[in-house]
Amino acid sequence: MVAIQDQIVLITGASSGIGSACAHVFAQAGAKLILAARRLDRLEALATELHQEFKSQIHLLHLDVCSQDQVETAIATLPEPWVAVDILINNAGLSRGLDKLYAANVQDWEEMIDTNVKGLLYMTRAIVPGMVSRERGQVINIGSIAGHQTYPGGSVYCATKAAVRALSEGLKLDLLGTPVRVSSVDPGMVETEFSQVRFHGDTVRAEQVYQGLKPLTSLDVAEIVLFCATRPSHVNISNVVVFPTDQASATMVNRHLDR
Ligand code: NDP
Ligand code: 8X3
Repeated sequence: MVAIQDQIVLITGASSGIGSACAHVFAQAGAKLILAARRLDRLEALATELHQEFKSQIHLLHLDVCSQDQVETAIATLPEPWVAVDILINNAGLSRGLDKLYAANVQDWEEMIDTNVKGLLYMTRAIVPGMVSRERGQVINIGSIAGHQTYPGGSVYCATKAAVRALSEGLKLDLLGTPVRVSSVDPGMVETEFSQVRFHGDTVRAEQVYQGLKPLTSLDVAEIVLFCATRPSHVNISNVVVFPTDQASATMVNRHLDR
């Protein structure tokens, strides 16, 4: 295991769920963190907590990854001690709706494509050139089982995650000959704010997604991300697909109705 101590790790979507859990595990391992999201109050609370618990050094970016201007400016104006990002965790993402393709809300599509695909591209384009010139770095994309299997009502979300899969693969090809690594971690069901966001704040419907089964936790996923980041430099974990034991595919889950 390679020490992560004092490496600079930039996590998008750190204000909730998997991104927040990544912030915890990397802080515990001694990394310096750049935490990005739109909800700055959440990031500030997390930074206070991590500083108290682990004495972490943290820089916050109040950032909408959908805005190329915001991304470019944020990265171009990083204070000097934070410029040399070692690890980029492209985690910011969301689903909106679970409607049939021919009936879905076009605005939901725009939001998913802008965030999950274009946001990830903007971040990658802004950060990776520095990694190449410093001859050091790793990009870890949070994909999904949805990038491997399409499920009813999920076609556009699944298409964005299939795009993430293709982009991870393509970036790996384009970085061949450099020491910069590309990994993707593709989970099945993880209980976060994901379903609340998908159902536009309908908490009851969101809870039903996980009813009667034991989903992954954010921490389960974050520990895998940390594992990918702590392999020796000649080892690149290209792709991890991880399910809860109660899930066998994007559509097959085992629900215990008495739970
Ligand atoms: P959460 O809703 O809990 O967290 C999503 C995070 O993304 C939030 O921190 C949110 O921050 C951030 N985010 C969303 N849009 C933007 C934006 N435009 N700019 C910056 N940050 C943004 O969900 P998860 O933790 O579950 O999701 C994290 C990733 O994991 C996503 O890419 C998701 O697709 C993926 N995933 C989730 C699974 C699940 O079952 N939960 C399974 C497989 C993959 P803020 O709103 O403050 O900007
Ligand atoms: C989130 C998991 O199965 O809802 O990517 O698509 S799923």
